[in-house]
Amino acid sequence: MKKTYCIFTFLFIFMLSCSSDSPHEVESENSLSNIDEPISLAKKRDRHRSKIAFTSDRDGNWEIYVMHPDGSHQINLTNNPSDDLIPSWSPDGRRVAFSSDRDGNDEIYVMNDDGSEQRRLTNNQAHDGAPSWSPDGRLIAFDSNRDGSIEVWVMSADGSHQVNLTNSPASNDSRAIWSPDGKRIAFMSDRDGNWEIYVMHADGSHQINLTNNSARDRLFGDWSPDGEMFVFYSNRTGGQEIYVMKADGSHQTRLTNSGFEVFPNWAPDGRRIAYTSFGNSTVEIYIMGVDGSHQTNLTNNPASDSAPNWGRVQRVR
Ligand SMILES: [Ca+2]
Ligand SMILES: [Ca+2]
Ligand SMILES: [Ca+2]
Ligand SMILES: [Ca+2]
Repeated sequence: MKKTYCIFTFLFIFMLSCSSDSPHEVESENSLSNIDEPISLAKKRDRHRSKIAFTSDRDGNWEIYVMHPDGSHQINLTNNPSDDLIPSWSPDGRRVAFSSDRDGNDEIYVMNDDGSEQRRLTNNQAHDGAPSWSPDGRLIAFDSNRDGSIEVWVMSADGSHQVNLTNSPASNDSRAIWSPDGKRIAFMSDRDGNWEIYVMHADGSHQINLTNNSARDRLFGDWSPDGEMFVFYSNRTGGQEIYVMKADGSHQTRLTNSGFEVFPNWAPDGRRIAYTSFGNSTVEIYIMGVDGSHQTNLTNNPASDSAPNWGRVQRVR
């Protein structure tokens, strides 16, 4: 379990320990003023239709925060001394699943979108993390190493009926993301000796490798809202960069080039991608167009801000 815990905490610790020696592309104030009108209009339209949950250590430990897609109104939803990580919106935008070690080891929790009614869904001594809601809101996929290696598990949204989907004890299988139609689940696996992005049917059958190369291809990523594309990150050029590909694995295209870009997540409107950038000595949430343009820092503070999850708003607050 210790080894697995290290794998899951590595990315956060890694980002905290990175220096700013390498070049990092950040849009200047001047270039931000030139954002083309369609994106600007989409931002205004989305301000009260979507919201970004993320993790920040600005109060001394990791908490779940939420903000508007323009970076305003940053509010913490959790407030306790434990590490609260990896938020995932319910499809209706009314609840957030996340992981926390507040009971002594990592468990999956859910809460309302205002932070109220925090409730634990898993309860065992193993690592349980990386929750992902199904599009119909009935199921939550998550990672657990309770059987030895990390596997993708699924449970009802109330925590009942927990089932191992990947059943691959010789490998680590992690970070499930549901397709928008709910029929398939993407995940990452190291079963061929390095991390690759796989997709399977929602019952765990037909597991297929989409990336097929020797680099570390990681799915702290997302499907596009129309289900036709994936966004993911990979170190295939040396640094960590964000890529998109078609859902069959073809047309793999790099969007970033600074070497410090991870954890991409697609906006509900399909027009933008949120991600974590750990260059320039700070860890920040950025957004960009789906072609990599208009890279914009939303958080702008010395603390670490990471793991954005862009959800829909059903109620205007
Ligand atoms: Ca906390
Ligand atoms: Ca646990
Ligand atoms: Ca690979
Ligand atoms: Ca920051």
